[in-house]
Amino acid sequence: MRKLCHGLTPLLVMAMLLLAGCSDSPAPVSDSGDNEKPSYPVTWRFALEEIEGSVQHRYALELKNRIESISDGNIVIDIFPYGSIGTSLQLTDLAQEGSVHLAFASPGHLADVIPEVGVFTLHYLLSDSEAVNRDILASEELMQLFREPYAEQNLKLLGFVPEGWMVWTANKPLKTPADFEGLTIRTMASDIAAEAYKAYGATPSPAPFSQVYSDLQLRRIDGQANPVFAIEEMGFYEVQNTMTFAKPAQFVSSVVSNKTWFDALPEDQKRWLEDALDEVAPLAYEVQAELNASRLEVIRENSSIRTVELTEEERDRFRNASLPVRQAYIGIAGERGEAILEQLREMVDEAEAETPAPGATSQ
Ligand code: 6CS
Repeated sequence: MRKLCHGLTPLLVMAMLLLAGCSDSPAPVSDSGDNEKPSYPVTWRFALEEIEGSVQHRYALELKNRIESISDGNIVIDIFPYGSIGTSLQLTDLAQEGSVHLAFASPGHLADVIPEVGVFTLHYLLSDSEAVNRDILASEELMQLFREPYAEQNLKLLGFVPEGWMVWTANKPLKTPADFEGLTIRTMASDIAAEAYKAYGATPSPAPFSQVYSDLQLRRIDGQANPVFAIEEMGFYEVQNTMTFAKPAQFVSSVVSNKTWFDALPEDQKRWLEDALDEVAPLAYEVQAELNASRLEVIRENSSIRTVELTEEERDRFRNASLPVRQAYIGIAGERGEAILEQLREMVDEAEAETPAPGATSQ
């Protein structure tokens, strides 16, 4: 597994960003202010919560290529993979204060700052159908629900990116909620991410992504949850003996920018960014499907890890045990969170009613 740095102070991060060759001002608002004529090329910094080769990295490379082409080379994107700057929460901090222009911000961590977004950590809320989830995540209706909560944190929500089903790893199969009892499970940083596993009787241990491998290796924790591609590239399968496929939730991330910076962008730069985001959005679905499938093969080739797929009956037990967590979410995210949860449920129900079940033939 690659060495990752975390726990860096914002000042050190700023110095690193400047040393990394970002010769433009670290305060993004002044990069291309309202009345100034920008001096091209302009460099935008894009910070990732994942390492090179990941879903986020592939997405960032696509965005970079597209915007560089759409803008005729006027915009250049500098990508900072995980480990080069800081933890997820530190990246959010840097995006909020403007040291990075673009960043990935995953709800499991981000809910610490924007509680409403914790809705994506709830188990068995989105559909079992990836097509339904795909339509919902790409919809303007969903974006509309979250614009304000992000904006209040000086973040501009640019899109949601699905990264695949969460898969549980541990040193035993996790086939019933009772199997979680007594286990210490690593969760992402927010309180709501921890609640999901408390509901199964586990002890949550919130930690940054970079700490998970060593915590598993040193047996400070017993298990964790992540999509297959991440389990492979972070090496978690090397220190766990079972992967349980329960499809509790999709790992959903969001792409954000500093809002003050975005609002001050010249119109043509805004359009280039929006066009590039539109072009990249459908690719993210293909990339995550391809990476999650191919990395499972890599894991199987390189280990004797056991894979366990839960039956619908077994999944139902987890679904039932997870339902009280929705109340905990409302307690944390308040009235606006409750409205978001309700609307998301309606969106899933409506979309499922319109989508034929797999194998169904149209009459
Ligand atoms: O578990 C985590 O913390 C991380 N997992 C993924 C797949 N992406 C970023 C996130 O920080």
